[in-house]
Amino acid sequence: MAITAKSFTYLLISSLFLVSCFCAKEAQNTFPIVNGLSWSFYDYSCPKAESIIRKQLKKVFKNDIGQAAGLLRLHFHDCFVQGCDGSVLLDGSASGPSEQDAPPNLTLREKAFEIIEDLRKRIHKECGRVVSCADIVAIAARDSVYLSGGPEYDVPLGRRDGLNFATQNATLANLPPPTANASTILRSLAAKNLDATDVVALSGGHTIGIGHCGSFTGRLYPTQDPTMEKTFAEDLKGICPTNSSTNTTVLDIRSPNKFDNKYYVDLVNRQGLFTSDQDLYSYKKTRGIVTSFAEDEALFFEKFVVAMIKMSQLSVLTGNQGEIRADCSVRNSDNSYLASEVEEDLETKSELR
Ligand code: HEM
Ligand SMILES: *[C@@H]1O[C@H](CO)[C@@H](O)[C@H](O)[C@H]1NC(C)=O
Ligand SMILES: *[C@@H]1O[C@H](CO)[C@@H](O)[C@H](O)[C@H]1NC(C)=O
Ligand SMILES: *[C@@H]1O[C@H](CO)[C@@H](O)[C@H](O)[C@H]1NC(C)=O
Ligand SMILES: *[C@@H]1O[C@H](CO)[C@@H](O)[C@H](O)[C@H]1NC(C)=O
Ligand SMILES: CC(=O)N[C@H]1CO[C@H](CO)[C@@H](O)[C@@H]1O
Repeated sequence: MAITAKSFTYLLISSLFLVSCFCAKEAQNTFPIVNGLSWSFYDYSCPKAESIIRKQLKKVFKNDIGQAAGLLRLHFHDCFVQGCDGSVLLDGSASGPSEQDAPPNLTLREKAFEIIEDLRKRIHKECGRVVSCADIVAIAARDSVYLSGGPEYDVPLGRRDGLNFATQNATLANLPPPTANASTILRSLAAKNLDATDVVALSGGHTIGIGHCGSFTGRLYPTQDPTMEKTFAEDLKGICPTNSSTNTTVLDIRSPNKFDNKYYVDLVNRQGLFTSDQDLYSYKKTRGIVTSFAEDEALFFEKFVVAMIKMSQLSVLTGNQGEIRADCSVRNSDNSYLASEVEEDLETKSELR
Protein backbone atom coordinates (compact mmCIF):
# COMPACT_ATOMS: atom_id res chain seq x y z
CA MET A 1 0.00 0.00 0.00
CA ALA A 2 1.29 3.36 -0.97
CA ILE A 3 1.83 5.86 1.75
CA THR A 4 -1.00 8.35 1.36
CA ALA A 5 -0.34 12.00 1.85
CA LYS A 6 -2.43 11.83 4.99
CA SER A 7 -0.56 8.93 6.57
CA PHE A 8 2.71 10.45 5.50
CA THR A 9 1.80 13.65 7.26
CA TYR A 10 0.82 11.59 10.29
CA LEU A 11 4.16 9.76 10.21
CA LEU A 12 6.01 13.00 9.80
CA ILE A 13 4.18 14.64 12.67
CA SER A 14 4.54 11.66 14.98
CA SER A 15 8.23 11.28 14.26
CA LEU A 16 8.76 14.99 14.78
CA PHE A 17 6.95 14.62 18.08
CA LEU A 18 9.15 11.68 19.08
CA VAL A 19 12.26 13.55 18.09
CA SER A 20 11.25 16.65 19.97
CA CYS A 21 10.45 14.67 23.12
CA PHE A 22 13.79 12.98 22.83
CA CYS A 23 15.51 16.31 22.29
CA ALA A 24 13.98 17.84 25.39
CA LYS A 25 15.59 15.15 27.51
CA GLU A 26 18.81 15.34 25.50
CA ALA A 27 18.91 19.12 25.70
CA GLN A 28 18.74 18.89 29.44
CA ASN A 29 21.57 16.43 29.51
CA THR A 30 23.73 18.57 27.29
CA PHE A 31 23.62 21.47 29.72
CA PRO A 32 27.19 22.42 30.46
CA ILE A 33 28.44 20.60 33.52
CA VAL A 34 31.71 21.02 35.32
CA ASN A 35 34.46 18.45 35.13
CA GLY A 36 33.91 15.66 37.61
CA LEU A 37 30.12 15.89 37.78
CA SER A 38 27.97 13.57 35.72
CA TRP A 39 24.30 12.89 34.92
CA SER A 40 24.75 9.23 35.82
CA PHE A 41 27.17 9.41 38.72
CA TYR A 42 25.45 6.88 41.02
CA ASP A 43 24.03 4.62 38.32
CA TYR A 44 26.27 1.76 39.44
CA SER A 45 27.29 2.68 43.00
CA CYS A 46 23.85 3.67 44.28
CA PRO A 47 21.14 3.41 41.62
CA LYS A 48 18.36 3.84 44.17
CA ALA A 49 19.69 7.06 45.72
CA GLU A 50 17.27 9.35 43.91
CA SER A 51 14.24 7.10 44.33
CA ILE A 52 14.89 6.80 48.08
CA ILE A 53 14.92 10.59 48.35
CA ARG A 54 11.81 11.04 46.21
CA LYS A 55 9.83 8.44 48.12
CA GLN A 56 10.79 9.78 51.55
CA LEU A 57 10.19 13.42 50.66
CA LYS A 58 6.72 12.59 49.33
CA LYS A 59 5.94 11.32 52.83
CA VAL A 60 7.51 14.30 54.57
CA PHE A 61 5.67 16.85 52.40
CA LYS A 62 2.34 15.06 52.80
CA ASN A 63 2.71 15.88 56.48
CA ASP A 64 4.16 19.37 56.09
CA ILE A 65 4.56 20.96 52.66
CA GLY A 66 6.42 23.88 54.28
CA GLN A 67 9.50 21.70 54.52
CA ALA A 68 9.85 21.86 50.73
CA ALA A 69 10.66 25.57 51.04
CA GLY A 70 13.16 24.88 53.81
CA LEU A 71 15.00 22.35 51.65
CA LEU A 72 15.05 24.57 48.57
CA ARG A 73 16.50 27.46 50.57
CA LEU A 74 19.07 25.16 52.16
CA HIS A 75 20.50 24.30 48.73
CA PHE A 76 20.67 27.99 47.79
CA HIS A 77 22.58 28.83 50.98
CA ASP A 78 24.89 25.85 50.58
CA CYS A 79 25.80 26.81 47.01
CA PHE A 80 26.22 30.54 47.56
CA VAL A 81 28.59 30.27 50.49
CA GLN A 82 31.82 28.49 49.54
CA GLY A 83 30.13 26.35 46.87
CA CYS A 84 27.70 23.42 46.94
CA ASP A 85 29.83 21.40 49.34
CA GLY A 86 27.48 20.67 52.22
CA SER A 87 29.26 23.25 54.39
CA VAL A 88 25.89 24.72 55.38
CA LEU A 89 25.18 21.45 57.18
CA LEU A 90 28.25 21.55 59.42
CA ASP A 91 27.40 22.11 63.03
CA GLY A 92 29.60 24.95 64.21
CA SER A 93 29.00 24.70 67.93
CA ALA A 94 31.77 22.14 68.52
CA SER A 95 34.53 23.98 66.71
CA GLY A 96 33.63 27.64 66.74
CA PRO A 97 31.07 29.61 64.74
CA SER A 98 30.18 28.42 61.24
CA GLU A 99 27.81 29.25 58.43
CA GLN A 100 24.95 28.08 60.69
CA ASP A 101 25.58 30.85 63.20
CA ALA A 102 25.52 33.76 60.76
CA PRO A 103 22.35 35.91 60.73
CA PRO A 104 20.90 34.84 57.35
CA ASN A 105 21.18 31.28 58.53
CA LEU A 106 19.41 31.78 61.81
CA THR A 107 16.12 31.38 59.99
CA LEU A 108 16.99 28.20 58.09
CA ARG A 109 14.54 25.58 59.22
CA GLU A 110 15.94 23.23 61.84
CA LYS A 111 13.86 20.46 60.35
CA ALA A 112 15.58 20.75 56.95
CA PHE A 113 18.87 19.65 58.51
CA GLU A 114 17.16 16.68 60.13
CA ILE A 115 15.50 15.67 56.88
CA ILE A 116 18.84 15.69 55.03
CA GLU A 117 20.55 13.61 57.72
CA ASP A 118 17.64 11.15 57.72
CA LEU A 119 17.92 10.80 53.92
CA ARG A 120 21.67 10.24 54.24
CA LYS A 121 21.08 7.41 56.72
CA ARG A 122 18.61 5.71 54.43
CA ILE A 123 20.91 6.02 51.41
CA HIS A 124 24.07 4.91 53.20
CA LYS A 125 22.17 1.96 54.62
CA GLU A 126 21.32 0.92 51.08
CA CYS A 127 24.64 1.62 49.35
CA GLY A 128 27.32 2.33 51.93
CA ARG A 129 29.07 5.66 52.28
CA VAL A 130 29.15 6.62 48.61
CA VAL A 131 26.62 9.48 48.25
CA SER A 132 27.63 12.94 49.50
CA CYS A 133 25.52 15.19 51.69
CA ALA A 134 25.97 17.98 49.12
CA ASP A 135 24.38 15.78 46.42
CA ILE A 136 21.53 14.84 48.76
CA VAL A 137 20.86 18.55 49.35
CA ALA A 138 20.84 19.22 45.58
CA ILE A 139 18.47 16.33 44.83
CA ALA A 140 16.20 17.24 47.77
CA ALA A 141 15.95 20.82 46.44
CA ARG A 142 14.98 19.51 43.00
CA ASP A 143 12.34 17.22 44.52
CA SER A 144 11.02 20.08 46.65
CA VAL A 145 10.41 22.08 43.49
CA TYR A 146 8.88 19.17 41.61
CA LEU A 147 6.69 17.88 44.44
CA SER A 148 5.36 21.42 45.03
CA GLY A 149 4.14 21.59 41.44
CA GLY A 150 7.24 22.89 39.69
CA PRO A 151 9.34 21.52 36.83
CA GLU A 152 11.25 18.26 37.06
CA TYR A 153 14.86 18.25 35.92
CA ASP A 154 17.99 16.14 36.15
CA VAL A 155 20.66 17.19 38.64
CA PRO A 156 24.30 16.62 37.72
CA LEU A 157 25.85 14.57 40.54
CA GLY A 158 29.22 13.75 42.04
CA ARG A 159 29.70 16.64 44.48
CA ARG A 160 31.97 15.89 47.43
CA ASP A 161 31.51 17.24 50.94
CA GLY A 162 33.78 20.08 52.03
CA LEU A 163 36.27 19.93 54.86
CA ASN A 164 36.15 23.64 55.61
CA PHE A 165 33.59 25.50 57.66
CA ALA A 166 32.18 28.54 55.93
CA THR A 167 32.82 31.52 58.18
CA GLN A 168 30.12 33.92 59.33
CA ASN A 169 31.84 36.61 57.29
CA ALA A 170 31.74 34.50 54.13
CA THR A 171 28.07 33.86 54.75
CA LEU A 172 27.30 37.56 55.14
CA ALA A 173 29.40 38.48 52.13
CA ASN A 174 27.75 35.93 49.82
CA LEU A 175 24.09 36.05 50.76
CA PRO A 176 22.59 39.42 49.86
CA PRO A 177 20.07 40.78 52.40
CA PRO A 178 16.35 41.07 51.58
CA THR A 179 16.72 44.84 51.93
CA ALA A 180 19.03 45.00 48.89
CA ASN A 181 17.79 46.66 45.69
CA ALA A 182 17.85 44.97 42.29
CA SER A 183 21.11 46.51 41.12
CA THR A 184 22.87 45.25 44.26
CA ILE A 185 21.34 41.77 43.83
CA LEU A 186 22.37 41.69 40.16
CA ARG A 187 25.93 42.72 41.02
CA SER A 188 26.14 40.19 43.82
CA LEU A 189 24.93 37.30 41.65
CA ALA A 190 26.96 38.37 38.61
CA ALA A 191 30.02 37.54 40.72
CA LYS A 192 28.78 33.95 40.49
CA ASN A 193 28.26 34.12 36.73
CA LEU A 194 24.51 34.42 37.08
CA ASP A 195 22.95 36.88 34.62
CA ALA A 196 19.79 38.99 34.96
CA THR A 197 17.53 36.20 33.68
CA ASP A 198 19.10 33.78 36.17
CA VAL A 199 18.60 36.27 39.01
CA VAL A 200 14.94 36.86 38.23
CA ALA A 201 14.32 33.13 37.69
CA LEU A 202 16.10 32.06 40.90
CA SER A 203 14.22 34.68 42.91
CA GLY A 204 11.13 32.74 41.81
CA GLY A 205 12.15 30.27 44.52
CA HIS A 206 10.13 32.67 46.67
CA THR A 207 6.98 31.20 45.14
CA ILE A 208 6.96 28.93 48.21
CA GLY A 209 7.85 29.43 51.86
CA ILE A 210 7.73 32.05 54.56
CA GLY A 211 9.65 35.04 55.90
CA HIS A 212 9.92 36.67 59.31
CA CYS A 213 8.70 40.21 59.99
CA GLY A 214 12.30 41.30 60.54
CA SER A 215 13.05 40.62 56.87
CA PHE A 216 10.57 43.23 55.63
CA THR A 217 9.36 45.57 58.42
CA GLY A 218 11.87 48.13 57.13
CA ARG A 219 9.36 48.56 54.27
CA LEU A 220 6.54 49.36 56.72
CA TYR A 221 8.13 51.43 59.51
CA PRO A 222 8.83 54.22 60.09
CA THR A 223 7.65 55.07 56.55
CA GLN A 224 5.81 52.81 54.18
CA ASP A 225 7.62 51.79 50.99
CA PRO A 226 5.73 53.64 48.22
CA THR A 227 6.28 50.73 45.82
CA MET A 228 4.12 48.51 48.05
CA GLU A 229 0.44 48.11 47.20
CA LYS A 230 -1.73 49.72 49.94
CA THR A 231 -3.99 46.88 51.13
CA PHE A 232 -1.05 44.48 51.06
CA ALA A 233 0.85 46.91 53.30
CA GLU A 234 -2.11 47.10 55.70
CA ASP A 235 -2.29 43.29 55.90
CA LEU A 236 1.43 43.08 56.62
CA LYS A 237 1.07 45.69 59.39
CA GLY A 238 -1.54 43.42 60.98
CA ILE A 239 0.89 40.52 60.92
CA CYS A 240 3.82 42.64 62.07
CA PRO A 241 2.32 45.36 64.33
CA THR A 242 5.73 46.79 65.28
CA ASN A 243 9.20 46.91 63.80
CA SER A 244 10.25 44.21 66.27
CA SER A 245 7.45 41.66 65.66
CA THR A 246 8.64 38.09 65.24
CA ASN A 247 5.68 36.70 63.28
CA THR A 248 6.05 35.08 59.88
CA THR A 249 4.08 35.37 56.66
CA VAL A 250 4.05 33.76 53.24
CA LEU A 251 6.34 34.89 50.44
CA ASP A 252 3.75 34.40 47.68
CA ILE A 253 0.27 35.50 48.76
CA ARG A 254 -1.48 34.02 45.73
CA SER A 255 -0.37 30.38 46.10
CA PRO A 256 2.01 30.13 49.08
CA ASN A 257 2.69 26.38 48.86
CA LYS A 258 2.58 25.85 45.13
CA PHE A 259 5.62 26.15 42.91
CA ASP A 260 4.17 28.26 40.08
CA ASN A 261 4.65 31.68 38.45
CA LYS A 262 2.31 33.54 40.84
CA TYR A 263 5.29 35.12 42.61
CA TYR A 264 5.79 37.23 39.46
CA VAL A 265 2.09 38.09 39.36
CA ASP A 266 2.55 39.33 42.95
CA LEU A 267 5.45 41.52 41.85
CA VAL A 268 3.49 43.00 38.94
CA ASN A 269 0.75 43.85 41.48
CA ARG A 270 3.36 45.35 43.84
CA GLN A 271 2.75 42.64 46.42
CA GLY A 272 6.28 41.27 46.66
CA LEU A 273 7.36 40.75 50.27
CA PHE A 274 11.01 41.81 50.28
CA THR A 275 12.69 44.82 48.70
CA SER A 276 14.91 42.31 46.86
CA ASP A 277 11.76 40.84 45.31
CA GLN A 278 9.72 43.96 44.52
CA ASP A 279 12.65 45.91 43.13
CA LEU A 280 13.05 43.31 40.34
CA TYR A 281 9.85 44.84 38.97
CA SER A 282 10.76 48.46 39.74
CA TYR A 283 14.15 48.16 38.08
CA LYS A 284 14.27 48.80 34.33
CA LYS A 285 16.73 46.02 33.48
CA THR A 286 14.70 43.26 35.13
CA ARG A 287 11.12 44.47 34.80
CA GLY A 288 10.59 42.90 31.37
CA ILE A 289 11.82 39.54 32.61
CA VAL A 290 9.41 39.67 35.58
CA THR A 291 6.51 40.51 33.26
CA SER A 292 7.40 37.72 30.84
CA PHE A 293 7.47 35.15 33.67
CA ALA A 294 4.17 36.47 35.08
CA GLU A 295 2.60 35.90 31.66
CA ASP A 296 4.23 32.60 30.76
CA GLU A 297 4.76 29.92 33.39
CA ALA A 298 6.45 27.52 30.98
CA LEU A 299 9.06 30.19 30.23
CA PHE A 300 9.68 30.70 33.94
CA PHE A 301 10.07 26.94 34.50
CA GLU A 302 12.52 26.68 31.59
CA LYS A 303 14.70 29.55 32.85
CA PHE A 304 14.46 28.40 36.46
CA VAL A 305 15.83 24.96 35.54
CA VAL A 306 18.73 26.51 33.62
CA ALA A 307 19.58 28.77 36.56
CA MET A 308 19.22 26.03 39.18
CA ILE A 309 21.55 23.72 37.28
CA LYS A 310 24.07 26.58 37.11
CA MET A 311 23.67 27.37 40.80
CA SER A 312 23.95 23.71 41.75
CA GLN A 313 27.46 23.59 40.29
CA LEU A 314 28.98 26.64 41.99
CA SER A 315 32.51 25.81 43.24
CA VAL A 316 31.78 22.12 43.69
CA LEU A 317 34.38 19.67 44.97
CA THR A 318 34.82 16.57 42.80
CA GLY A 319 37.07 13.55 42.29
CA ASN A 320 39.26 13.04 45.33
CA GLN A 321 38.65 16.50 46.79
CA GLY A 322 36.79 16.69 50.09
CA GLU A 323 35.09 13.56 51.39
CA ILE A 324 31.81 11.70 51.71
CA ARG A 325 30.61 12.54 55.20
CA ALA A 326 29.36 9.76 57.44
CA ASP A 327 27.22 12.35 59.25
CA CYS A 328 26.15 15.44 57.36
CA SER A 329 26.69 17.76 60.33
CA VAL A 330 30.26 16.64 61.16
CA ARG A 331 33.50 16.38 59.21
CA ASN A 332 34.78 12.80 59.22
CA SER A 333 37.95 13.88 61.03
CA ASP A 334 35.78 15.21 63.90
CA ASN A 335 33.48 12.20 63.90
CA SER A 336 34.21 10.02 66.89
CA TYR A 337 31.72 7.38 65.77
CA LEU A 338 33.16 7.06 62.32
CA ALA A 339 35.19 3.89 62.91
CA SER A 340 32.12 1.93 63.97
CA GLU A 341 29.97 3.55 61.27
CA VAL A 342 32.36 2.45 58.58
CA GLU A 343 32.18 -1.10 59.87
CA GLU A 344 28.41 -0.86 59.78
CA ASP A 345 28.57 0.36 56.19
CA LEU A 346 30.77 -2.54 55.21
CA GLU A 347 28.38 -4.95 56.89
CA THR A 348 25.45 -3.45 55.02
CA LYS A 349 27.37 -3.79 51.77
CA SER A 350 28.33 -7.44 52.30
CA GLU A 351 24.73 -8.24 53.23
CA LEU A 352 23.71 -6.84 49.87
CA ARG A 353 26.16 -8.99 47.96
C1 HEM B 1 18.36 36.77 45.38
C2 HEM B 1 18.63 36.92 46.63
C3 HEM B 1 17.82 36.33 47.75
C4 HEM B 1 17.51 36.97 48.90
C5 HEM B 1 17.88 38.39 49.29
C6 HEM B 1 16.72 36.05 49.69
C7 HEM B 1 16.24 36.33 50.95
C8 HEM B 1 15.42 35.52 51.67
C9 HEM B 1 14.91 35.82 52.97
C10 HEM B 1 15.24 37.05 53.78
C11 HEM B 1 14.08 34.81 53.32
C12 HEM B 1 13.23 34.70 54.59
C13 HEM B 1 14.05 34.49 55.81
C14 HEM B 1 13.14 34.73 57.00
O1 HEM B 1 12.82 35.89 57.23
O2 HEM B 1 12.74 33.76 57.65
C15 HEM B 1 14.08 33.85 52.26
C16 HEM B 1 13.33 32.70 52.24
C17 HEM B 1 13.38 31.79 51.23
N1 HEM B 1 14.20 31.82 50.13
FE1 HEM B 1 15.33 33.36 49.55
N2 HEM B 1 16.57 34.88 49.01
C18 HEM B 1 17.22 35.00 47.82
C19 HEM B 1 17.35 34.02 46.86
C20 HEM B 1 16.78 32.78 46.94
C21 HEM B 1 17.02 31.70 46.00
C22 HEM B 1 17.98 31.75 44.83
C23 HEM B 1 16.24 30.66 46.39
C24 HEM B 1 16.10 29.30 45.75
C25 HEM B 1 16.11 29.09 44.47
C26 HEM B 1 15.51 31.09 47.57
C27 HEM B 1 14.57 30.33 48.22
C28 HEM B 1 13.94 30.71 49.39
C29 HEM B 1 12.87 29.93 50.00
C30 HEM B 1 12.25 28.67 49.45
C31 HEM B 1 12.53 30.61 51.18
C32 HEM B 1 11.49 30.18 52.21
C33 HEM B 1 12.17 29.35 53.29
C34 HEM B 1 11.23 28.76 54.30
O3 HEM B 1 10.01 28.85 54.16
O4 HEM B 1 11.74 28.16 55.25
N3 HEM B 1 15.88 32.36 47.88
N4 HEM B 1 14.91 34.30 51.26
C1 LIG C 1 34.68 39.25 60.11
O1 LIG C 1 34.04 40.52 60.07
C2 LIG C 1 34.22 41.27 61.24
C3 LIG C 1 33.38 42.55 61.16
O2 LIG C 1 32.98 42.83 59.88
C4 LIG C 1 35.71 41.60 61.43
O3 LIG C 1 35.91 42.34 62.63
C5 LIG C 1 36.47 40.28 61.51
O4 LIG C 1 37.86 40.53 61.58
C6 LIG C 1 36.18 39.40 60.31
N1 LIG C 1 36.78 38.08 60.52
C7 LIG C 1 37.48 37.48 59.57
C8 LIG C 1 38.03 36.15 59.94
O5 LIG C 1 37.67 37.94 58.49
C1 LIG D 1 20.98 50.30 45.40
O1 LIG D 1 21.57 50.16 46.67
C2 LIG D 1 22.92 50.60 46.70
C3 LIG D 1 23.49 50.22 48.05
O2 LIG D 1 22.63 50.56 49.08
C4 LIG D 1 22.97 52.09 46.42
O3 LIG D 1 24.31 52.55 46.44
C5 LIG D 1 22.38 52.34 45.04
O4 LIG D 1 22.30 53.73 44.81
C6 LIG D 1 21.00 51.72 44.95
N1 LIG D 1 20.58 51.79 43.56
C7 LIG D 1 19.41 52.22 43.18
C8 LIG D 1 19.14 52.23 41.72
O5 LIG D 1 18.56 52.58 43.99
C1 LIG E 1 0.80 37.50 64.17
O1 LIG E 1 -0.01 37.58 63.03
C2 LIG E 1 -1.38 37.38 63.24
C3 LIG E 1 -2.08 37.46 61.90
O2 LIG E 1 -1.51 36.59 60.98
C4 LIG E 1 -1.91 38.44 64.18
O3 LIG E 1 -3.26 38.19 64.48
C5 LIG E 1 -1.11 38.43 65.46
O4 LIG E 1 -1.51 39.50 66.26
C6 LIG E 1 0.36 38.55 65.18
N1 LIG E 1 1.10 38.36 66.40
C7 LIG E 1 2.00 39.22 66.82
C8 LIG E 1 2.70 38.89 68.09
O5 LIG E 1 2.27 40.21 66.21
C1 LIG F 1 12.02 50.42 65.87
O1 LIG F 1 11.36 51.61 66.16
C2 LIG F 1 11.88 52.28 67.28
C3 LIG F 1 11.01 53.48 67.61
O2 LIG F 1 10.09 53.74 66.63
C4 LIG F 1 13.31 52.70 66.98
O3 LIG F 1 13.88 53.36 68.10
C5 LIG F 1 14.13 51.45 66.67
O4 LIG F 1 15.42 51.80 66.27
C6 LIG F 1 13.47 50.65 65.57
N1 LIG F 1 14.16 49.38 65.43
C7 LIG F 1 14.50 48.87 64.28
C8 LIG F 1 15.15 47.52 64.29
O5 LIG F 1 14.29 49.45 63.23
C1 LIG G 1 23.35 30.66 66.77
C2 LIG G 1 22.22 29.80 66.26
O1 LIG G 1 21.11 29.94 66.72
N1 LIG G 1 22.55 28.92 65.34
C3 LIG G 1 21.57 28.04 64.77
C4 LIG G 1 21.62 28.16 63.26
O2 LIG G 1 20.76 27.22 62.68
C5 LIG G 1 20.94 25.87 63.07
C6 LIG G 1 19.89 25.07 62.41
O3 LIG G 1 18.64 25.64 62.55
C7 LIG G 1 20.87 25.70 64.59
O4 LIG G 1 21.18 24.38 64.93
C8 LIG G 1 21.83 26.64 65.24
O5 LIG G 1 21.70 26.56 66.64
